Amino acid sequence: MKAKQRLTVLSVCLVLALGLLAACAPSETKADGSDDAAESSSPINYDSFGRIGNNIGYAEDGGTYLENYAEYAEKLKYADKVAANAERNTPETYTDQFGFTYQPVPSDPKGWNISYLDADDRGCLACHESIEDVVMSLDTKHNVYAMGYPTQVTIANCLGCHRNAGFGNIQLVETLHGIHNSNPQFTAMDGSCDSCHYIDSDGKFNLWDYAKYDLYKGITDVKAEEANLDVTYDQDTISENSQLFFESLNNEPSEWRTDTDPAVADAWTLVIDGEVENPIEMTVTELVEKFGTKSSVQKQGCIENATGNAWIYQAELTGVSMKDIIDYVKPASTVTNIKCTSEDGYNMVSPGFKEINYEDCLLVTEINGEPLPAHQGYPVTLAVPRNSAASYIKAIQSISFVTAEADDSDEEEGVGTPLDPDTGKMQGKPNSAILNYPDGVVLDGQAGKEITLEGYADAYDEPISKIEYSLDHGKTWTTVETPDNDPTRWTYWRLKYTPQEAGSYLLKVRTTSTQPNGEDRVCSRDTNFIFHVK
Ligand SMILES: Nc1nc2c(c(=O)[nH]1)N[C@H]1C(S)=C(S)[C@@H](COP(=O)(O)O)O[C@H]1N2
Ligand SMILES: [Mo]
Repeated sequence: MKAKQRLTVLSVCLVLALGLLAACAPSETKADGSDDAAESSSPINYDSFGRIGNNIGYAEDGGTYLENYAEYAEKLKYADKVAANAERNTPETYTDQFGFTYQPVPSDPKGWNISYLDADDRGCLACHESIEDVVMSLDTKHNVYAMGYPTQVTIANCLGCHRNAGFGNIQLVETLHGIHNSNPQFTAMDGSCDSCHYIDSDGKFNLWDYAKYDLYKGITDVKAEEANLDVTYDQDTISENSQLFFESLNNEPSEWRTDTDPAVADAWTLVIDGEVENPIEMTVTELVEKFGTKSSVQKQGCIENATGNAWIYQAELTGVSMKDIIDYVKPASTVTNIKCTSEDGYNMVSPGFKEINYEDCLLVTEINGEPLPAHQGYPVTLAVPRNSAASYIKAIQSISFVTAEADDSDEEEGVGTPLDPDTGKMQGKPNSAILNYPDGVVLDGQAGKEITLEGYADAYDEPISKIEYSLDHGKTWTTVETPDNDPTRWTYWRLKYTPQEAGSYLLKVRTTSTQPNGEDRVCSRDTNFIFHVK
C-alpha cells in the first residue's frame, strides 16, 4: 500500500511511454513471504495452510493459544511494536510550488493515521501533485487557473462548478468515477473507493478530503480560553501583484497575451455604444487621456471559490471611471443591461445595468500602480465591485448598452454561489482561508514561539459580521466581531498564537455574514487548516 508515486505530467508520460508501471506498482506479498513491503509493515508469518497467522501461534509451536500464555511475555511486546509501527508509518512530507514543506497527515504516537486510516494514500493530493496539474493534464479542454497564494486548491473548488449537473452539465461524480475506475494508473497505485471516500458508519460515501480532519489522531486540542489567540483584522491589506490568482476560460494558452508593451494599449480600441447619445470609439491610451483615472482598493473573488480556497485578491485598481463614461455617453432611460465583448470572447456581466453601482466600476489599466499584468487582462479590464470575479471582463473590447426583454425569473438578489450538495447552503459565501501557508505546513523550531496565520474572510456582496476560530475540533471558539464591514473589500485577519509544545494543530474557522434581510449567514462548512509545530 505504501508504494506510491504522485502523478505529475512527467510521471504519467514516463509510465505510459516506458512501461515503468513497476515504479508505482503496489508491493506484492507472496505466500513464501518474500515481500518488498517487509520494511514498511510488520513481518508477516503464514500458517501451514498459507494463511496469515502463527504470530503467537499454535500451528508450529503446538498447543492452544492459552497453553502459550507464558510465552506472551516474551513474544508480545506492545511498547516495541507500537513504537516500531509509528516509526515505519511516518507521514509523508512534500514541498509545494512556493517552497513550503507540508505534511498532509499528522504524526501520531501509534502511527494510527497511516496504519489504519491509510491516510497518506487518500484524497486528491495523495496521488496528484495539485488540482491545477490535474485540470491542465486532462485529455479534453478545461479552463486553466493558477494560484498566487500558497493556499491549496481542493476538490471543493471542483464541486463549485461541477456539483450535481453543474457546469456544462458535467457531474463530477460521473466524470471522476469514470476516469479513475479501471484506469491502469489508479489500479497500479492501489486505488479503491477508499482513495477518495470515507465511508461512514451509516454507509454514506463522504469525500475523504472533507472528512479527514475529524478522523485524524495525533492533533493537539487547545481550548479557546487556553489558546490566547490574538486576532486582529483590517480591510486595507492588499495583495502583491504576484499573489493575484489567474483564471482563463476561453482561449488557447498560445493566444494568451504575455507582454505588457505600451504599444498594445496605444493600439487597443474600446467601443462603447448601443442605446447611447454619444458613442465612443477610442484607444485605451486616448480614453485615459480624455477621462483621466481614479483609484480604489477592491477585492475580487471567483464565484467558484469554495470553502478554504483562495480564488480571491484585493488590490488597488486604477482606471477610467465607468461613472464618467456613463455621464458622457448618456445611455437611454430604457437601458437594462450592458453587453461586453473581449479578446477571448468572454462576456459575462451577471447583474443588470440598473443593479450595478457604477460609482466604483473601473476600466482598469493598472493594479497596485503597475500596468495590468498580462494575465489580468492587459491592457484593460472592466471591474464590477460587489459582484464575483466572473463579472470582471479582462481584455475588454466593447461595451454596449441595451434594452433586454423584462426578465420575470425571480432570481435571488445578490451574488448567489453554487449550492453545496451536502449542506444545501451556498458554498463559499461566506468563506475564509489561510493565505500565508499551505494546509499541513511544517513550522520548524516554533514550539513556544509565536506564529502568525493570515487569511481572509469574505462574502462577495454581503458584509462579514464575525469570524470564529477553534483549536479543539470546534468545541470552543474565539470570536472576532467585525462591525461596520465594507463588502467591497475583503476582511484580512492575522492570528497570532504561541503553541506551547511541538505537535499537530487543527484550526477551524467559521465565518458569518449579514444577509440583506439582516439575518446571519453562516458558512456552509468550516475551513480546516492543519499546521505542524516541530
Ligand atoms: N476576458 C476574460 N475575462 C475573464 C475571464 C476570462 O476567461 N476571460 N474569466 C473570468 C473569471 S471566471 C474570473 S474568476 C476572473 C479571474 O480573474 P483574474 O484571472 O484576473 O484573477 O476573470 C473573469 N474575467
Ligand atoms: Mo470565476
